[in-house]
Amino acid sequence: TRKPAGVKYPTSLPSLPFIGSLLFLRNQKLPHVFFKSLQEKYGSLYSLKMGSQYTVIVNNHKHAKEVLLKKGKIFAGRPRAVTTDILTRDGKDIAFGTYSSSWKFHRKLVHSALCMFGEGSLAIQNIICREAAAMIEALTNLQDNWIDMAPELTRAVTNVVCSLCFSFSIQKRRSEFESMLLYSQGIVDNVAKDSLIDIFPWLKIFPNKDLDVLKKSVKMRDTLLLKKLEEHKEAYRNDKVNDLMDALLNAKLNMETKQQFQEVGLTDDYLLMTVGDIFGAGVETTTTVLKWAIAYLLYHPEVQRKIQEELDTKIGFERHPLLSDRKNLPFLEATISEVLRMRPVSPLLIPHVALEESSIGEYTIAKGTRVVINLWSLHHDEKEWKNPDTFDPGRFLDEQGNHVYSPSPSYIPFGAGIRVCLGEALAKMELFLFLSWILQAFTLETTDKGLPDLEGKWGVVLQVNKYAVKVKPRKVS
Ligand code: HEM
Ligand code: PLO
Repeated sequence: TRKPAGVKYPTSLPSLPFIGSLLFLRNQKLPHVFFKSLQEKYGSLYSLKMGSQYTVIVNNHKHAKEVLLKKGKIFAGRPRAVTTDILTRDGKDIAFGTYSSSWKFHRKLVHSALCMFGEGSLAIQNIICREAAAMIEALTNLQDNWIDMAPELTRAVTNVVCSLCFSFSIQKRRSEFESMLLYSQGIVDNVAKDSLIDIFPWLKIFPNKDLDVLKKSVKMRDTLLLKKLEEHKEAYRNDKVNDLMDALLNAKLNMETKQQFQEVGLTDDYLLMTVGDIFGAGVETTTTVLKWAIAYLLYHPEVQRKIQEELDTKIGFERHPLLSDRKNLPFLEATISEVLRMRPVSPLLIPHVALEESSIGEYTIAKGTRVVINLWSLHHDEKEWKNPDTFDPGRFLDEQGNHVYSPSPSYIPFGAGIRVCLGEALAKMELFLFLSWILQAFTLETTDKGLPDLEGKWGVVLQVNKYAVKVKPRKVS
């Protein structure tokens, strides 16, 4: 291809007609690890083709911040893909929907709803603590043997998000919870992981088992969401907003009178997809981080002991931790930060798309280019982190160990800019409260089944493989 003089494109991986760089991408490593290693040969900013799709991979924090912050609006697009289109009814959600007026409107709406229910007010803390208490009780009953903690963690987190989205708790509705677990796994396993079907959309004309699982899972989810929407429509009383679903309905009804709601995307389709995003993100991300955190604590009993010492001196056993204790428990906070550095939930973020021609550093980026930020590279950059592969919460603490800070600009577990995570505050509250409650009540130990696998399983979130834990009560009450 000809290019105008003075225009410089990122180094391109070898590419063959039609299949693009795909052959070079067949690899044993996880994609983010492989993309990090390609830097040695191609530099920190390089391009490749997935099928016919031109993609730029960003591996350092300067370029990443240029994309996310300085030129955030230009790179605020999202690509469309077969699997995410199935999940989100062609991009009618926040996370996978491209930049548009309805995207902006829904993001703002969710943001203010989350602020209203939570930050500052005691409502979210009460909900999380209620679930933490139920989890501690359930774990107490399971104590002697080894267990898989995942179901209890998932149940607690799911209940928090259920309360926020629908003001209901699955505690007493076992079957609904089981079906949620099932469909959510079906979605996580099959959506947006750059499987062949997303690279070669025409493949969808052939029978495809993964796609069938995805469609079935999405259908189950949609049935549940629709049921909640109908219940809320029936129970809705003017301006009485109890949860996210109410907040969306309220916005819709306030507007319907002005005949505007279609313009900003307040049809039932958009409404359901927005709630679906928050519900799905709310469950999968926080649960995954809790599992990673516990996996690392099993490898590092000294870190666990230090957190417990901090808990014992600052809180003791007479009361449970509260959000106001966050500043008093810097070592726990630093541990959470280190877990998010070592195992980011979303190691490649969600792909961004250039909405117009632009540049990254000295390189020209054509309109429509996909830009993948390799958060894994940022969080493991040898120039920014001492021994980046070592788990060391201390790197987030000042010399006295009293304050948590970010020692490098190369740390953005929640992304940055106009596409920054909408749930950061909520996630941090949950991680802090659940972990502090668990470690106050129990010591977590390895079993003869061995230590967890720390590599992880690739998907729309970086998943943890199942592992066994021994949950030992710390104080007989
Ligand atoms: C987007 C991280 C929890 C809702 C993202 C992105 C990251 C991220 C890296 C992508 C940013 C980008 O593409 O540039 C995390 C981490 C979490 C977490 C590490 C937990 C520790 C949550 C929770 C919620 C949530 C609990 C919901 C309440 C969202 C939404 C988006 C998003 C809606 C899409 C934003 C957009 O595209 O405009 N998150 N997240 N996240 N997150 Fe989170
Ligand atoms: C998780 C499975 C749910 O059934 C659907 C869903 C909705 C929103 C997605 C989430 C899944 C995975 C994590 C995502 C989130 C939006 C933002 C978040 C991708 C697929 C992150 C970490 O970027």
